[in-house]
Amino acid sequence: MISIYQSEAFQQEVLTKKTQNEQDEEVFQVAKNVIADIRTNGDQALKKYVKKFDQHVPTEWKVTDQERKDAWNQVEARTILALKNAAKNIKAFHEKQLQSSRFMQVDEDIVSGQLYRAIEKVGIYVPGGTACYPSSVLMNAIPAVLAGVEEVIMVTPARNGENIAPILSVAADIAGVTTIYKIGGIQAIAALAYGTETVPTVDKIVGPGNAYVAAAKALVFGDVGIDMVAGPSEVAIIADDSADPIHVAADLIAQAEHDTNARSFLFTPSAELIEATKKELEQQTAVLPREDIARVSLEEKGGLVLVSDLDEAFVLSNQLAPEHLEIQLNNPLDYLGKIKHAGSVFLGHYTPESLGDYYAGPNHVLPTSGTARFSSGLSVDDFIKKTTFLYYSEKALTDAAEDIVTIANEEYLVGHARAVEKRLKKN
Ligand code: HSO
Ligand code: ZN
Repeated sequence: MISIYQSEAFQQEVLTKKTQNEQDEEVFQVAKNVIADIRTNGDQALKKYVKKFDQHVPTEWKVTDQERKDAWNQVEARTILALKNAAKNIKAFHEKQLQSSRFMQVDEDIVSGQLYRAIEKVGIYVPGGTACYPSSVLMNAIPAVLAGVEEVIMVTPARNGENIAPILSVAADIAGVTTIYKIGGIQAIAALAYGTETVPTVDKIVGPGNAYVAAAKALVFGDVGIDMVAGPSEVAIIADDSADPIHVAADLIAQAEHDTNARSFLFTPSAELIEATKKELEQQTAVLPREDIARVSLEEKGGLVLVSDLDEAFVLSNQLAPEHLEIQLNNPLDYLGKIKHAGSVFLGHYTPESLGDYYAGPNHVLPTSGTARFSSGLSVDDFIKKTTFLYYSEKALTDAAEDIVTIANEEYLVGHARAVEKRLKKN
């Protein structure tokens, strides 16, 4: 069953290990070849790889307006309502992230500032296999649309070779996706990055995918932007005796059912909570449809960690820099100051991660594998570029001239110095 650690053992056995997916050379080689072929041969190569990897080539790559309309009749009304409600919350949360261009210095002689401009075209990758998540369509597309991206192009593989999952199409409509193409895998990333006769080029690609998609994204980075190369998902729960072991176990399992590599940890000073959670994990895992996945994840990657006090729990959690952090303590807001590194935080006894995964507003695309030490979850900012601007009057340039010329000469860039000097009044 799940491992139980003392904090030193957890530090040595878990925290010191690198978790980012080993960059598999073979996967990279396959991705490299496919990308190079599509880059030179466009649609013809795209077709070849769709046939090879998905077996069947759809008659049309683009999802037609009629198909998008028909999808609405294939999804339960209750599901549509839930997606719309979630979209409303996600939109409201992300709307507050919008900022306007700003002037940073304004006087008669100097004006400077930043222009905020949306990326023009964004590609959203949506897996089509078992991890076919309408929630990810909302989480990726809504901030892009809010930022003002003109074209939000979604790619997802056709399930039976011909149609994409109707629920993804409906989520795309709700989120404001412009166009959908029925392609997936490395070939979809290559097509979006370099364009083909039918698939347009985009400026940035976001969205989750398997190891091949991740490798393809890493390879096209530089020619286009990407959001991140995501590793396995993780949750850390900090709890004391005020927490209900039933809830703690349920949340650890919710993470574990994602993937055999997902990591779920509990940090607590309560030995009783560890015992009770362990029992609950057994019982709840046994009746889970994805029991096999969750069991492997919990047994091989998870852990229940006994700490000496809550302060130590926060130290370990900050070292882990988990994607999700749950604070199952009374007065949870009091602990915000102790959090240094985490992707997204869920406070209190009634705020399970599922709320954030689907519904409440914050994004579920978050930094994994300790990358919360230096990066943030997806937001409107990921679709905005900031262009600085500057104006100097003749007087302001004259005042600054000597400093600039001095530095330019130090760099042996006389042309730079002259570009200033030529403008100065000779007197
Ligand atoms: N927990 C995942 C997001 C997700 N959960 C989608 C359910 N569906 C991201 O870490
Ligand atoms: Zn989840």
